[in-house]
Amino acid sequence: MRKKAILITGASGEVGHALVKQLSQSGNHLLLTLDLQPLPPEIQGLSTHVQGDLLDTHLLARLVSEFDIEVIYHLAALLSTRSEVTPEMAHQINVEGTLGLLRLATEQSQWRNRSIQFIFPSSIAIYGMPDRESKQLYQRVREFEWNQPRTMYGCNKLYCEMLGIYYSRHYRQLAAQQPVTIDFRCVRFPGLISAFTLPSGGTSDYGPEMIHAAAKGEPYACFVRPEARIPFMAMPDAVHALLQLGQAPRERLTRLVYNVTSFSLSAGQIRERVLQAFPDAQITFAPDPKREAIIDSWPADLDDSAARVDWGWQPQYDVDRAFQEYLFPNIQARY
Ligand code: AKB
Repeated sequence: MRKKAILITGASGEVGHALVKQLSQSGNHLLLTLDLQPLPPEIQGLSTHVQGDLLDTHLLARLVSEFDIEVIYHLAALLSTRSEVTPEMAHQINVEGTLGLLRLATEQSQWRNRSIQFIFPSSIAIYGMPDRESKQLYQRVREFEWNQPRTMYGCNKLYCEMLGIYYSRHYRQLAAQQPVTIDFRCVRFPGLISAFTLPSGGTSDYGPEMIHAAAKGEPYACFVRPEARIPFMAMPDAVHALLQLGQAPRERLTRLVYNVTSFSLSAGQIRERVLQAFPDAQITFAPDPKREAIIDSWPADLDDSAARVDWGWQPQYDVDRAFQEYLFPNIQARY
């Protein structure tokens, strides 16, 4: 019998990189990766890689017929800063790409006559605080609050959360046809920081960029002011959240979309921590009004108590452990 497959889209990106490494250790499934780019050298050979476009419907049809896909991690997306530069292209990749994949999951589910799990990482970008005062006042935002994104990326993510819910709960049910069984589950991530990769095209990028630049001995001009604050999480916790949510018994889930987070730091506080490990680091602040406005529209922190109660979410890396045990040693060893 054919091995069941896990499909990871956007596998060459930061989360994909960490997720492929982690999932390749278990060997229960065939790992199938899809990305426009080749995989980075460190994860080449860990999966069956298809280099191609998520928007290519023929390619998706081929994947459905060739592989017995049981789980989809849909990571491919154009991030927030890049999406502001090319908003319509962002809409295509982020929304139409997700729709095509939900269609693929539906076809797989009907063809194989069983449920397909669809894990979707959403983002803090789906929130939109109206001004700096509100951001000060409402510190830890719950899932249903301030769902008024300011960026194309935030709009795309919020809509795709709804599409996922629609496909898993309502698709074709009004017409009394065979209900599809897509088991859609979603986490909203804060800014992510990896010790091994650098992000590109995001707005929370100043956090990881500051740390990696210091380790390389390069000067860094941070594009938000020192007081600008959002929550962050170490990359191993992001992978842990995706896997733990996927394994949670469905009956324990009181919602399909969950906040997850670890620590909240201002840009100035990140600089202070970086200086502890790299006292000679040259970190200055040169705010870019457009990118800073995006950060100002995101909440200072996320309330992830629903994830903690429903599926036992707990970050393994608090702020001290993230910097002292994960980021600094691994980044120092890298450069
Ligand atoms: C971005 O900055 O666009 C992403 C995100 C917070 O989703 N890192």
